[in-house]
Amino acid sequence: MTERTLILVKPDGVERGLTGEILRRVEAKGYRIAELKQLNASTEQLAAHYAEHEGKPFYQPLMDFMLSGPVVAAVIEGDRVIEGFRSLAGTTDPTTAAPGTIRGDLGRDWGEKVQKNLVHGSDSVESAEREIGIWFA
Ligand code: DAT
Ligand code: MG
Repeated sequence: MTERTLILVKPDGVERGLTGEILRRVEAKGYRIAELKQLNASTEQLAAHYAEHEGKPFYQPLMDFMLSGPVVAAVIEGDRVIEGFRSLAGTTDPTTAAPGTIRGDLGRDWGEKVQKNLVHGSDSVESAEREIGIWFA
């Protein structure tokens, strides 16, 4: 089934010059880049994007990290792309993400103050539509 999902290259990925490598993996998998832009996220955008995590211990460090530099936002399309991109990305913690995944191959630090796991990908059809509305209003 053809789907759309929202992906972000987080500030660590942009700063390390990994945007091209991450998008290369997306395109090599056969997904189509429908929208693409680099921007400095606003607090309002991030609060909407991460509303489900408000109140958790990692929320404020995550917000501060996401505000620390530019992000690249993209809408990608493809057959079962929502689950497929999360599979390409690997598990949330890059220190244990499987080799062959973006986070497993390229991700580094993890902890209470930094969550440098390079990418975000929507986790359901509903989240994808909601998040696309936040980043591509
Ligand atoms: P994912 O990005 O794999 O969908 P998530 O939605 O549960 O993971 O969390 C969003 C981001 O928040 C995640 O990319 C990094 C940070 N995060 C999640 N769980 C964390 C934890 N236990 N400690 C520190 N940061 C965490
Ligand atoms: Mg998530």
